[in-house]
Amino acid sequence: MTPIASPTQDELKALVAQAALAYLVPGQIIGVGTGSTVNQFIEALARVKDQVPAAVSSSEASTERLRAIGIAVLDANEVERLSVYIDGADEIDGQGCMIKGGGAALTREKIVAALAERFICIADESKLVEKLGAFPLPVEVVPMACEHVVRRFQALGGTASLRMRGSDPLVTDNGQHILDVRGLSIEDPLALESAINQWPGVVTVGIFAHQRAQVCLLGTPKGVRTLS
Ligand code: ABF
Repeated sequence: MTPIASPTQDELKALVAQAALAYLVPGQIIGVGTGSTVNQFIEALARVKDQVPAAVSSSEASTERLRAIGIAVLDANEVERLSVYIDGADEIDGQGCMIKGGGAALTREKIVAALAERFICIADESKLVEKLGAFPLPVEVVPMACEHVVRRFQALGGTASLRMRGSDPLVTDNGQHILDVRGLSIEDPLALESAINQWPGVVTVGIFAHQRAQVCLLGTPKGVRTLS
């Protein structure tokens, strides 16, 4: 009897990407996130694109992929509400709070998520955690404020490092930089998100507690586990 191989992480991502199609409201504009799991969702969308009149995208990368399958991409200013926002996460806890921003798209992700009735998070099971914070917290910062924000994280026990792309600091779609913060103890995601949002120079903190997921589709070897 040959043992059945466990699904790969990519196969788990494809599983939840396909499952997310069930949350589309035919004829409604959707919000689309960023990352490799979302890339699999965009591939799945191609098979039902006649149900999707347009999308609002959270990154240039996702915009390119959506246009490549023939889905029109609208600016966020052209819509008032979205029925659903589909996006991945770097970590998600049992309350739907997430750490996001590993893909450097956290600002536009949070903007588009705020337009949606429901945030559907799609992730492989490795992203589910008891407590947020093992993944370094991404924070989008105005370049001139980087050192000031680094010092404020030091005061909280965090070690912030500037995200590089090659030998230069990474520049986001919005022209800002990203700090990745290690060593934080995130006891209260909502309170910490609110506090860091107040710091001058911070554009977006990668804690999604105000814009948490209402539904999480988790890819596991036993199939899709739905947390809501
Ligand atoms: C994106 O999803 C980012 O916020 C997050 O970093 C990423 C997770 O990427 P992946 O699906 O490739 O694991 O929304």
